[in-house]
Amino acid sequence: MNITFPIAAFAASTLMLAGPAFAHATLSPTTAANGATVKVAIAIPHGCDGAPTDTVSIALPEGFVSAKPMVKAGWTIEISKGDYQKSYELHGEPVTSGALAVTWAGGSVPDDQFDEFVVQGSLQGFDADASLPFVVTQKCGSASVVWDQIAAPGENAHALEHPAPTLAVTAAATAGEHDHGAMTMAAPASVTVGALEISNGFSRATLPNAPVGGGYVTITNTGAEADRLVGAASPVAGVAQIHEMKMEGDLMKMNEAPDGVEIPAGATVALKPGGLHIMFMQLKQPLVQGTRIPLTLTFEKAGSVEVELSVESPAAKGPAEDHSMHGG
Ligand SMILES: [Cu+2]
Repeated sequence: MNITFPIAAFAASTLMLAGPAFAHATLSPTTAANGATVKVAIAIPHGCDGAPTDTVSIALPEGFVSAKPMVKAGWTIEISKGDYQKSYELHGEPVTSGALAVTWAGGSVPDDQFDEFVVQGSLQGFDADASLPFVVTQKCGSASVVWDQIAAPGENAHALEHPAPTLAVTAAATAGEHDHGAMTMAAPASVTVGALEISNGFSRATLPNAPVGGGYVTITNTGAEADRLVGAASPVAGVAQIHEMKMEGDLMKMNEAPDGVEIPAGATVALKPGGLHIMFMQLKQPLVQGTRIPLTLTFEKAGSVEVELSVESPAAKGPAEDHSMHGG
């Protein structure tokens, strides 16, 4: 099975690394408070390799409620509407659906000029400070630039090639003290089935309304016989597949691994971002950083085993370190 849609998100972070440093797509204002109605202006700083920009799409993050794009002379606007992940209360009325994405098309922004695309919305439901990515896709004829990279905690977004413009949301002041307990959760313990040891289980937080997510584990075969990972399942996804990445010409493509993944005797095989992975499709809920999700892995010889994946930042390369195991 050949997946064409999710590769766009992977490609943006893995393939579009060439080329000179550009000014990035930016957003203003840079901060706003929970509960505020905010007019977000996204600036497109340049075309695509010299070609003028003719289409700009913005995916609106969860919690940016009752959004409306600003009319723009010379451009047509298409609003994609749907259900929010949560229900919000606005002016005493429940709000459960609205604009999820906006596309401006038909205009032209030459490469040596910039323009702004404005959408207004109400910030709702933030009881902790949050960084809201507005993923922007900019098209110039057949070329395109996707601004979808998200900085990991402590990482500088300006160091990324195509960072998503982000709005820092400050939580409403709440009575009592903040609870940071959930932020220091230990990494899942390793699990043994037969001669196999499965460790380092993690996933990455998904953007609101993302249809897919990835799962990663490290499998060590301590036995004298090879085994094979042949199946995966999780209640968070309608379908979970074992995927491999392959170059086809200049394009990195991912496909379902037809024979699963061999775990040779005495070997360690790591499923990791950019390589072999478990693909969660038909996600039933967003994967939220700081939570855990169950994953059942099925091996040809060792049978089935359930492991836990810790959900890390969207850019995580591994599970958070388990600080509870140190010192003492
Ligand atoms: Cu995949």
